[in-house]
Amino acid sequence: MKNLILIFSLIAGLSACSSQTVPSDSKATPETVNLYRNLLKLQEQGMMFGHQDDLAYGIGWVYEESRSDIKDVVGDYPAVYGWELGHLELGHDYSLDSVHFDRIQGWIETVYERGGVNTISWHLRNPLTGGSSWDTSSKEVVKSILPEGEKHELYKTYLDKMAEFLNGLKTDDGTFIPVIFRPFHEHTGSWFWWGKDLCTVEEYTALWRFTVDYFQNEKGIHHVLYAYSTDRFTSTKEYLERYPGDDIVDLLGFDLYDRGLDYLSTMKKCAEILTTLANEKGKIAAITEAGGPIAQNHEWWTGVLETLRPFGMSYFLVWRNPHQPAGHGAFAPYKGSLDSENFTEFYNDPKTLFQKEITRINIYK
Ligand code: BMA
Repeated sequence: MKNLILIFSLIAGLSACSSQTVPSDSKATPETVNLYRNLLKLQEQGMMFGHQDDLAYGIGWVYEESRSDIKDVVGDYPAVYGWELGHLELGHDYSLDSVHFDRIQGWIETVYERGGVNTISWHLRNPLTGGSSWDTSSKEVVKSILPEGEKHELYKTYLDKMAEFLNGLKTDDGTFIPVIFRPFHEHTGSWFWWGKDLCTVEEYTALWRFTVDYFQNEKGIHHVLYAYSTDRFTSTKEYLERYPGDDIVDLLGFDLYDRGLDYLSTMKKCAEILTTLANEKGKIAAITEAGGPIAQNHEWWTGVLETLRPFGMSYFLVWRNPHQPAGHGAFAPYKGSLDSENFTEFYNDPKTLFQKEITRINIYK
């Protein structure tokens, strides 16, 4: 159990939070406004730990009630939970990672009731070719789904399905559950059909603006914070090249996977640029996806912790622990994993925040 004094100081800090800061959506629900304000304040005090699909499956298990690989290791859940909605747009019952959407809705509610944070990613299919998100065979895809484009109506059906899912995120008393939505991510790379070599700056930003406008003004969705998240970058200019605007973005993030020796130095540089920018703009800052060779490097977690310690970062989310043997390796610890001890050190450090701390703080109030 972590230090109670830390928790009290976090609560005191949050109640002193400025009432002036508001999310980009002027019609955001009260719980969404509170989430935004509290995350802004909280990032000055600690960094939440996040894990993709944490409650759905882990190494050696699928759909076990209340189970989490993180809980198996440290006795506590993450504070942030990532969920993937790829294939929702096709009307399927389950995602490209074989997770049922109705279950995801249930977990999002469970997390909300615990006072945790939910974030949604979307590896949506390529609407022009019918291929996957990774189908980069055409440079016309983004253009084709903008207004006037040949696949615009099809894209709207994708958004309709997403809107239905988002509107289904409600508690029993009808309160909408706020989520952080992170569309068209890693666009500074060119491995998705919305990547930088596959569309112009104007097309990319128009896609963002159309999407947010459609959700807010056609579908009346006001319980979403929007996250802009690049891959690695080297300057503010590069980071902002395709930024769709302060008026529709609430969180500035980046994804960074460990691809070798420069990992921590790259993370430091990106974190420096990102947190400076987020501070100037009054936005939330986060590392929205990460992962590394934790099976080989048993000091990976404390390396990340010391690198990020100086920065006001809201959260650090690691990607999934795939249950299918064909997937990539685990990005989070699991029962018996060799990095467990190092992760426990990461967990015990006052800088990191997990579910127990977040529950006491109540970020939705
Ligand atoms: C990728 C991998 C894939 C997965 C996709 C969407 O990074 O984990 O296996 O399908 O994310 O979650």
